[in-house]
Amino acid sequence: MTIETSTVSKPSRVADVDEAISSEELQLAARNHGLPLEALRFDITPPGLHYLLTHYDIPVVDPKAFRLVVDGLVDTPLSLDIDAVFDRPRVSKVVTMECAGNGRARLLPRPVSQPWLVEAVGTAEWTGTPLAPLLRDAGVAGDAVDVVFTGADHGIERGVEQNYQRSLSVPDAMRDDVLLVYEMNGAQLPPQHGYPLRLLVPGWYGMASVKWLTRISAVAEPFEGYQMRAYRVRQATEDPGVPLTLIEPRALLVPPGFPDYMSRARILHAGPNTVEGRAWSGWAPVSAVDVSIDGGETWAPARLEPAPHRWGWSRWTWTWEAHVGSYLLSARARDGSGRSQPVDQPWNRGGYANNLVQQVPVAVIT
Ligand SMILES: Nc1nc2c(c(=O)[nH]1)N[C@H]1C(S)=C(S)[C@@H](COP(=O)(O)O)O[C@H]1N2
Ligand SMILES: [Mo]
Repeated sequence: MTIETSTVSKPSRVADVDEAISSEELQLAARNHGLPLEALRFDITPPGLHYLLTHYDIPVVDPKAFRLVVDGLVDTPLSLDIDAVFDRPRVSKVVTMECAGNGRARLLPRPVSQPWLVEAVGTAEWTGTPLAPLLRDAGVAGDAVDVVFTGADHGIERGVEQNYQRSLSVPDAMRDDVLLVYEMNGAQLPPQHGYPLRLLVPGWYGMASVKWLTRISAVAEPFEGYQMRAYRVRQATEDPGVPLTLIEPRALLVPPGFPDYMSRARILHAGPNTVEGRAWSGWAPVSAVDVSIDGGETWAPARLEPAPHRWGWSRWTWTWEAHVGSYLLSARARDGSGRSQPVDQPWNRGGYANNLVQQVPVAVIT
């Protein structure tokens, strides 16, 4: 249903070159917080420090009334209460999730939406049950092409009233890694992360991992719901664009030293310092991380620790003999598929998949 009202912002907007962050963007940023970068020190992001992205309102789901419906092109439609989900085989996976819009606010001109800098990432240990056996129990019909996942949350986006919905192709939905999860870091899934049940698609940008999941429907036509059309890399609104899927490689630094309160500029005392951070990629395991202290003029290899889990980030370290002066620190990841991070800014209309290298100004003092 399309609604025409003055409070609805219709086409997505690109900010004027000198336009500051608006109060609407601030309102989104205050709800959808990022990972404080110092929390990159944790292997598993502690509760509350993982980034959050919620398009509409966080719904309150009554666990007693909750049902997960599996329907559409299936032999046996299912309706499971939460205990029936808990009774299924239980698995845990450590997964790094990143929002496809991470890096958006660094684009010039800036696409007006949730204004992420670089911090829309987190790594959790998720527990739940594999999706594929559930789809096999329901018996997905041979002519099904997509599986549509519907969340309980409801809103309106550019005039289109909707529940949050995303699809996967049948082969992607049948991958062993794809889970329905009900625990995060060993505790009940928090309301903001999808209580009582969410989809988890390891390696993919976060938009695929539907929170507050209530319905799984197999369909005969490629699903072209709002969120499937929105999450595409395109230069102009009318371009068909390329759908976002796997996470591009990225390395981030734990900002060294200590911050100035207002500017968050970093101050560091001279001497040997261990610079550390994390790196990840959905396409292939990270194969190398390089570090620069001169804004990307020269690079040195960091020591990359093997990732303890395929879908979780890797830690890297680099020893810096820091002398008094001003520096611009960067880290750049490469993965086994040959993908790396650009040093020049690529642009797209929605501000997606911008994995431009991070730059952290550091003043070294005595
Ligand atoms: N139902 C529902 N699922 C959703 C969203 C949403 O708004 N509603 N946001 C998506 C997006 S864009 C991202 S990046 C991830 C964020 O997951 P998190 O908030 O648990 O970090 O959830 C995805 N799943
Ligand atoms: Mo996202």
